[in-house]
Amino acid sequence: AALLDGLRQAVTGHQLHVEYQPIVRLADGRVTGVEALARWRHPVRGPVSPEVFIPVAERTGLIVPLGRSVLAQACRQASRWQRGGSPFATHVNVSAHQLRDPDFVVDLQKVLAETGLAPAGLVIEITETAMADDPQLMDTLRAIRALGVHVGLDDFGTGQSSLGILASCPVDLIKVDKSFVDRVTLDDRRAAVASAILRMADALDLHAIVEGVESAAQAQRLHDMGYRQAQGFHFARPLPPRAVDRLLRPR
Ligand code: G
Ligand code: G
Ligand code: MN
Ligand code: NA
Repeated sequence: AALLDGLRQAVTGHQLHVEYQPIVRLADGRVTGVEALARWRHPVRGPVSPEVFIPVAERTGLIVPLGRSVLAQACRQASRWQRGGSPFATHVNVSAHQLRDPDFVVDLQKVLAETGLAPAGLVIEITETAMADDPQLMDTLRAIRALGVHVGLDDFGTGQSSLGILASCPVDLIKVDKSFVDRVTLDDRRAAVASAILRMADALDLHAIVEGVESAAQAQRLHDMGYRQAQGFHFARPLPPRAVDRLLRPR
């Protein structure tokens, strides 16, 4: 309850901030985008992990104003990066609870208008489990894509019905879960699955981004398989905007 009160105050008092984890091109390590990740520093407890406060926010409905705040901050920042020139995608995590908010699409449209962010520079990430066969959510995703915003399926491969969902879900890309990356250099059968996921994504005309890459050997193996984009501590951790600016500056 104390945590919830603190979170409520943080959301209304604009104390939540956002860090950005680079997404890179495997061929040359160039930063092609970022994933926005919510951060909260509790005045007494210090930093609280989103793995703790996001579930609390979801249970209590606070995720709606919290998500709106993250989306607005990320779009504002993304429009600055977009003005820098080359194509750049900013990914924002959105939970099913937020997507069920009837105002979500209108809010999204407003945020795009207010920040001047080109819709194609935004990717809404939703989790696979959240999608499980909900026709209303599918309609919301279609409305999001009609704005020109892209949709990505997060944590791909961990849900209950990944393959069925891929065939019917209106998405543009998948984020291949870290669990497929972890043993990719150690376990041939795991590697075969990672490779099959890429082939399937290609056949369905979906981009695939591998997540949780922690070593050069993993990056090399995934690149050899044909993966083009990746994210993970091997390349960069979630960073404040200024640190991303430094990575984007031409050398
Ligand atoms: O940032 P970190 O890697 O610790 O994130 C932990 C989890 O919290 C991840 O599953 C991530 O998707 C989720 N998360 C982080 N920021 C947000 C956010 O703004 N909205 C939602 N819905 N989930 C988030
Ligand atoms: O569920 P989602 O994919 O949105 O979660 C992103 C989370 O994964 C963030 O909390 C981020 O900090 C974490 N993350 C990103 N790259 C790595 C990595 O290479 N290793 C580990 N262990 N976690 C990572
Ligand atoms: Mn994500
Ligand atoms: Na993910």
